[in-house]
Amino acid sequence: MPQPAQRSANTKVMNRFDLTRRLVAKLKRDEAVIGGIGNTNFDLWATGQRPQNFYMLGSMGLACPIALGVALAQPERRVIALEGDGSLLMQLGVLSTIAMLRQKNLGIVIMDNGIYQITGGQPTTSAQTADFVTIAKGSGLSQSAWAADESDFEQLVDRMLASDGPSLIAARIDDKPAVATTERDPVLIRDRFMRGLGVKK
Ligand SMILES: Cc1ncc(C[n+]2csc(CCOP(=O)(O)OP(=O)(O)O)c2C)c(N)n1
Repeated sequence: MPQPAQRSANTKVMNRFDLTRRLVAKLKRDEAVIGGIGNTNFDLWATGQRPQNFYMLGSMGLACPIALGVALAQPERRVIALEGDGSLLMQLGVLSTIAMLRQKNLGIVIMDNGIYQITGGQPTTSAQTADFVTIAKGSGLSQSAWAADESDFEQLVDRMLASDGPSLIAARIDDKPAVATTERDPVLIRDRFMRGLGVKK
């Protein structure tokens, strides 16, 4: 029988929209936030649209790689990737790439509900065996931590925004659906983001 992941011992099950709202409330300037496929994207949208938010559609697993690209292109800008557990599990190699590059301006937030929620709630391995903080640390991301509860999450976000990264926060979340859905117009989303980053007039 697989053993439950270590992290389940002391971490509270929180809510994605609530945590996203707490994170967005802490953004001070022009930080870019990249929402992952589906729910991380939808709840980011629901917290209030910003031109520096990228509401990615369809590209499962690519929130962190896209965030890395933005962070490399604009090293003065702080960039945060919001990603789901199933998506990160598909693209684990990106963690060691980010660690190897020592990407100072990049932070990652993993919303771990232990399921592929948007496609019907099939279990992911993080429900049983995979521990994202252990995986991240093993990939070289030493500044990685589980958020024990909401106030711990806020402190970890403060640290992510104030100090050099790369860093990773993992949060256990419930299976509540996202509170809104993104408009599905990729050209509009891309153009608005490019303007938000100052690379398109
Ligand atoms: C390459 C690829 N495989 C499968 C899908 C279908 N798909 C879209 S979202 C999703 C689940 C995402 O799970 P997770 O990242 O854990 O987010 P959650 O839905 O739990 O919020 C799947 C399987 C896809 N879009 N692309």
